[in-house]
Amino acid sequence: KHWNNPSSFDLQHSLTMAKRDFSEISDTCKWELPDYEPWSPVSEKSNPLTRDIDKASPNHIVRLLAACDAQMFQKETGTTYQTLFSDSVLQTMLEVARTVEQILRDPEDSLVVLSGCGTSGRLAFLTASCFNRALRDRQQNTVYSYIIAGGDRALLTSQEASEDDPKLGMLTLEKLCEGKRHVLFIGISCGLSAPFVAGQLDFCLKHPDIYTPVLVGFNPVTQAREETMPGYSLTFREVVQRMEEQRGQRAFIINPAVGPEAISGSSRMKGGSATKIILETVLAAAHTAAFTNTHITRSVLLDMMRGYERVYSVTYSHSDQIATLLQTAGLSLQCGGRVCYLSWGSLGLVGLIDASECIPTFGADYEDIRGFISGGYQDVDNIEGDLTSLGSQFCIAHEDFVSLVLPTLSDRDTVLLLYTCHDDVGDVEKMAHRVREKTSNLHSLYHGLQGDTTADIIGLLCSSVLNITWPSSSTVHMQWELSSKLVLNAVSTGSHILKGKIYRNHMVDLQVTNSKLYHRAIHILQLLSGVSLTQCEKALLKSIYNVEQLTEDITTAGVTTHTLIASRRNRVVPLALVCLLIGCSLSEAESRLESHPVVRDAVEACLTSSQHLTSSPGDQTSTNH
Ligand code: S6P
Repeated sequence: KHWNNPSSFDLQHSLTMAKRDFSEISDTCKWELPDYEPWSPVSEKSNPLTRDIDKASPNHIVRLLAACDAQMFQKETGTTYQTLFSDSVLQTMLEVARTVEQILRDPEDSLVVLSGCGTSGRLAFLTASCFNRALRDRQQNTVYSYIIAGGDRALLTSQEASEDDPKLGMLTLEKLCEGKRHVLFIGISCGLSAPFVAGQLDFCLKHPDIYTPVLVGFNPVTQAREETMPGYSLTFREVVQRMEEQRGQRAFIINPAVGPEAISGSSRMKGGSATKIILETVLAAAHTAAFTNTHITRSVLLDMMRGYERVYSVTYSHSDQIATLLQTAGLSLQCGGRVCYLSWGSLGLVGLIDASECIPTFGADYEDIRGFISGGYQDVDNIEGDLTSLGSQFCIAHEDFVSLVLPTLSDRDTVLLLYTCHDDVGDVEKMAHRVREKTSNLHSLYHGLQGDTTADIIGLLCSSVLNITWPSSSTVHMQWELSSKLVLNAVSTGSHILKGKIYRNHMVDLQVTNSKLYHRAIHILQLLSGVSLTQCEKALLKSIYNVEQLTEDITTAGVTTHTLIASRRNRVVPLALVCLLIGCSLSEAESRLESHPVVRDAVEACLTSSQHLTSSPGDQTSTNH
C-alpha cells in the first residue's frame, strides 16, 4: 500500500476498479461531449459517473468518489478542455511562479493576496498561512495575505451572500493593499462566477501599475458567468475577456477543467483540491527557486503535481477503511448523533473546513459534523483572531470539545482523531482515553513516515484505524493535508448521502442564499421535473415567498431580494419540486414533505405518484430546455 512499492495500488488500478464496465468508462468522458448539459458550465454539470450515487453502498460511494477525483489528473484528451497537465496550464503556472519568486527576492512593499468566497476563500486562507509559516521558519518577512468574502467568520460558517458583492470585494482588496508598491492578486473562483472576485480582478486591471491579477478556476473562459452583477456594469465573463486581452503579460488565467463534481456544483470537493494543488505547486516552486537560487522549470512543477497524483492514489488505496469511516459517520447522522473531527497541527484546519462546509452544502446543523483543533485560534492564526465570542459554533479548541461535547458523548456519535507523526502523540493518546470513557465509536486517521510505529498504541484504542505511510519530503505536510481533505470530503459527503440528503447526484435541499445557488436551484428543478425554466422559477419564487400566487412586487424584485427572503426559509427547493411534480398547492406540498422527512424519499414518492411523467425525468430535460 505504499507508493514506492510497485505492487501498490496505482492510479490506473483505481481507474480500472472504478470503471469496471464499459458503460462506466464512457461515463468518465461523457461530460466532455458538446451536447452534454450544454446549458451548464463544467463546474455545475452533473457527473455521469455518480448519477446513482444516492443508492450506492459505502464501498461503492468511495469508488465513485475516487473515479471523480481521478478526473482531476486526466491528461489532455484532445477535446476542447485543457487539463491540469496541459502545456498551456503549466506555462501560466510557470509565469505566475516566476512573479512570486520576484516578490520573494524583493519583498519590500509587496504582497501576494489570495482571495475567494466559501471554500475558495478558506483555501486562500490555508495557503497563505502555510506559506507565511514557511517564510517565518526561514526568518523572512511574510508576504502572503488572504481575503475571504464575509470576513473570518466565513472560515467557519456560511456567509454566502457576500459572494454576490463585487464592490465589497474591490474595497476589501484596496484597503488590504494600502501603501503597497506591487501586489500579485490571486482570485479563486472555481466556477469563474463569484461577483466578489470579479470586482477584485476588475480593480486590478484598472491599476496595472500596482496590481497583477491571476484568476484560478475550473471552467473554460467561454463558460465564465454571464449574468449581470448587482450594482456593477460588467459580468464575470467581461472581466475575464479583459484579462484575456492582457493574458501572459499583466494578467494570468489558470483554468484547467477537472470534470464535474461528484455532487453537482459542490466545488468544495474537486474544485477545492485542484485549487490546493495549483496554488501549492506554484508557491512551493517559487520558494525553492528564491531560497536555493535555482530556476523554476516546467519539470519542477510537473514533478510536484505528479506527487499530488500519487497522494490521490495512495489515499484511495485505503478505500475499505474510508468506506468504514463513511458508514460509521452515516449511521451517526441517521440516528441523530454527531460526528467530531479532533485534529492536531495543520490537519486541524482541514478538519474545520470540511466540517463547516456541511452547513451550506447539506443544510446540516453545525453540531452534525464539527471540527476541533488542538490549539484553538492560536493554531488557526487568522487575521481577526479569537472568534469564540461569536457563539458556540465558533468554539473550536479541544478544550471546547471537552467542555461542550464530551459530557454528552455516546456510542451514537462518531469521533475521528486526525494526527501525524509530527504531532504530540502523548496528547493524542490522552484525548483518545478520555473519548473512550464515553464511547467506543472512536476512529483514527494517521499520517506517518516510513519506519515509524507511533500510531500503534493509539490504534489499540480505536475501533477503526486508517494509517497512511509516506516517504519523507519537504512538502509532505501539504500532501498529508490533501490526503486528509480527500478522506474527510468522502466521509462528510458519503455520510450525508447515507442520510438521504442527495437525490441522484443533486443536493436538492440546498440553501438558496446567493445568486449562483438561486440559478442552480432552478436548474435542479428543471432537471428533475422536466418542465420549463420559467415554470421552475415561478415555483421556486412561490416557495420562497410562501404564496400560492405571485404578485407583481415579487416578480419585479431582484435576485438579491429573493435570496434574502429565501435565507430565512427552509426546504424551499423540495417544496417547489413537489409542487411541480404533483401539480399541487404549497400547503399540500408541505404536508407531503412532512410525511417524508428524508428528501430523497419525498422526491421518489412524488415521482412514483406523479401522473404526468411517463418516462424518467432526466430523459426529458434536453427536449424541454
Ligand atoms: C461549494 C461551497 C461554496 C463555494 C463558493 C465559491 O461547495 O459550498 O461555498 O466555495 O460559492 O464558489 P467559487 O465557484 O467562486 O469558487
